[in-house]
Amino acid sequence: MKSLREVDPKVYGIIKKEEKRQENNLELIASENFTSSAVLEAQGSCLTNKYAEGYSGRRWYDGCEFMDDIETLAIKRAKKIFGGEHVNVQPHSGSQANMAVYFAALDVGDRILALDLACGGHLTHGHRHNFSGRLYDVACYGLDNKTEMIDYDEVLKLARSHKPKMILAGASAYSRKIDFKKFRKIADEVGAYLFVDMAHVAGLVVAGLYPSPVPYAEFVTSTTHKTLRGPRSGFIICKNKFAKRIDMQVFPGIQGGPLMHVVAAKAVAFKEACSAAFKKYQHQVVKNAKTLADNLEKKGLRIVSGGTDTHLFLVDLQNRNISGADAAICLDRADITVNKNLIPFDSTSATITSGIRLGTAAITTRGMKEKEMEKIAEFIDCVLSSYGDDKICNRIKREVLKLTNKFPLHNK
Ligand code: DSN
Repeated sequence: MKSLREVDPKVYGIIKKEEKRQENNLELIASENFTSSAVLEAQGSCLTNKYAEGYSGRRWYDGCEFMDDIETLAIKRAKKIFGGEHVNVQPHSGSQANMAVYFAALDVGDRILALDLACGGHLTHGHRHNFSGRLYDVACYGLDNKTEMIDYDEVLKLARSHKPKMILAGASAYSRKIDFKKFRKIADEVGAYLFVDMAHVAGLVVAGLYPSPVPYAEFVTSTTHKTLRGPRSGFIICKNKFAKRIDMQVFPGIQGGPLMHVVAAKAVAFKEACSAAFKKYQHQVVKNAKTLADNLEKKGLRIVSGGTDTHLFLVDLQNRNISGADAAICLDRADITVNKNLIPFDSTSATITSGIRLGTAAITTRGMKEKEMEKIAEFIDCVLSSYGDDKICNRIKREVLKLTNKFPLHNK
């Protein structure tokens, strides 16, 4: 068989460039990580050739005996690490997992109550341009303006007045622990379903560093590629009484044939997540996030909510007179990759923003620890304080390269 390089040198060349970018840059985007070679191998396997619409033992096409094996294994492993009564591992992404939950539990026009995107929520939790905001009547809760944390009394008040059919918990840019037990109580009081999207924190949940939503929510969804460090994909955990509805919504409701090579890669990631090394890694991720946040604070940068309990946090740049968009661009020039992010009560737009979001899952996979976090805080502070100074930016870029060279990325 001919190699990719021989068949398509253009695509090969682009992939190689991206490989080098990942190798040389400091990856601080909170939703990204580096999978193991085993996950990549499963994802690049011949399983991509097979159609397997349906579920184990109930497929539309023949020749699915090994697809049944792989899907059953993935489900068994997901249940082992997260618990839960029923698991569907077919969603291609977090967005599709969320869509399946909405379709299984709600009718078009039903009301949901979710964290405002501007306060750290997610696009699929009711943004007006997303299917969730277009199909459902969305009410939002925000954050307390002093603590910048969820105010559960306020959520209860809003739940009582809006009477949603579903309450959503989970976020894309919220650095604090969420009290799922309290959310359950609120949902029970108003007779709503509780749906938790744990995409960002799934790896921390496995390690026992973040409360598990599984005992409390009717529906839990997650992606598999953030702290969980698997392939880019999603899955759903639900109570048994919703199993049939969830499965029907994933297939044939939303998707056709599952991506069985990705299901296999999810199975591998779930196995890796069972190891002691994975737990140790998650502990280091959280330690690194705290250390990075503390060191940036020492440099005079304000950390939203005063810190973090997780792998991520937001930096408020208002006292530096630089927008999140400009900060992300100048950091990228120094090979430090972050994303601009709205901070709570931001007065700018989502394309400008007053903050950046930083996460430590990817750099911790490379083996970086507290000492490196101190250095990275220095790099960030230096680039932000000398905004527009190419000389300093290039110096930091060289420093970044020295650091990333010390922690090679061999797809561990
Ligand atoms: N885009 C992801 C994130 O950055 O949080 C969520 O889908």
